Amino acid sequence: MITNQVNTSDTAQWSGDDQEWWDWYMTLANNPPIDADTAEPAPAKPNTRAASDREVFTALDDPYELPSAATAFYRRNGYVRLPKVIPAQVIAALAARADQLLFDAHGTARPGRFLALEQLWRRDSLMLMVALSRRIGDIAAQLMGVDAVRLYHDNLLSKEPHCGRTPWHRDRDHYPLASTAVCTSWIPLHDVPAGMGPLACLPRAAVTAELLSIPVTVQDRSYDDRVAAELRSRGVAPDARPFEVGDVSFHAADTFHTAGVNRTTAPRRVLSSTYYEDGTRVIDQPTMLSGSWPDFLPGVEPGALASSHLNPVVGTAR
Ligand SMILES: O=C(O)CCC(=O)C(=O)O
Repeated sequence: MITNQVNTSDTAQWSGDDQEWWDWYMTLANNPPIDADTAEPAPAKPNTRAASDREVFTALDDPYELPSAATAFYRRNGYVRLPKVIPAQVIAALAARADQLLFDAHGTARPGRFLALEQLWRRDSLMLMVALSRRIGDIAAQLMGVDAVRLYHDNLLSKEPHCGRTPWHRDRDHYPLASTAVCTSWIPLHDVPAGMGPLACLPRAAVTAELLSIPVTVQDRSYDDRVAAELRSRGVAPDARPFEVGDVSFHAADTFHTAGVNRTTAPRRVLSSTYYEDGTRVIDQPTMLSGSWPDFLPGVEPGALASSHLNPVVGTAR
């Protein structure tokens, strides 16, 4: 049987849309009191020209020289941050487009929320260049050591000012994919200082049997609470260093991660895509945590090969 790790009797399917899923999902995090009156400063706006569409395409198609030390780091720790993957001018073009897409979808009044727009690659040419980027897809294939990767979905994530923590989780409990070769890119659209909630991954060496035995629940905050308590009891903290423009992080689906509160006055914006090894199957029993997965694998039944017209091969270990 192909399964995932959600230890819950609640195997109901998610019936809302993707934004509703995120609104619900963020309630699974335990949060410190968030004082909207004491915001930290947002990072300075970069004084950079935005790249043209052609320049964006060229930069995202050009292979990246992946150092072997970075691959070794990823395999040892379950994540890696790579510097200077995307030029600042390309990020400036993507940030401007992301701003427009979020405005069109949500307007401006959204403090405290976590906004997500998925499958933008299907309707926006710049977002398509990111999700199907050979540069990013090749890095994913090389880090995982697989011949080829397919796209699961893309994401534009906007953690709005005063939005709380992202709950502790492992993506393998979300994605209905029966493979360990699944990873997600995390591309900040600006500098992300500590107070803005950078992605925070837990190195594999800090993962104990106790941590792995905590049951994943969809009913309340107990999973987030228990993971945090278990790490606190050992004095262990995730890698929550700030990000700079151009940095791209990749994390494996079995990596524990979270992200802090956005205590600044600006939204924390990220583009993210998930890739999996070509040849992967869907698990037999997707759950609520898998969200609206049939939207990303249309026509694919549980247990079947995860390959639809929305899952092109985007990278190889060339
Ligand atoms: O951006 C965040 O706060 C969380 C993102 C995340 O969990 C992921 O990309 O897997």
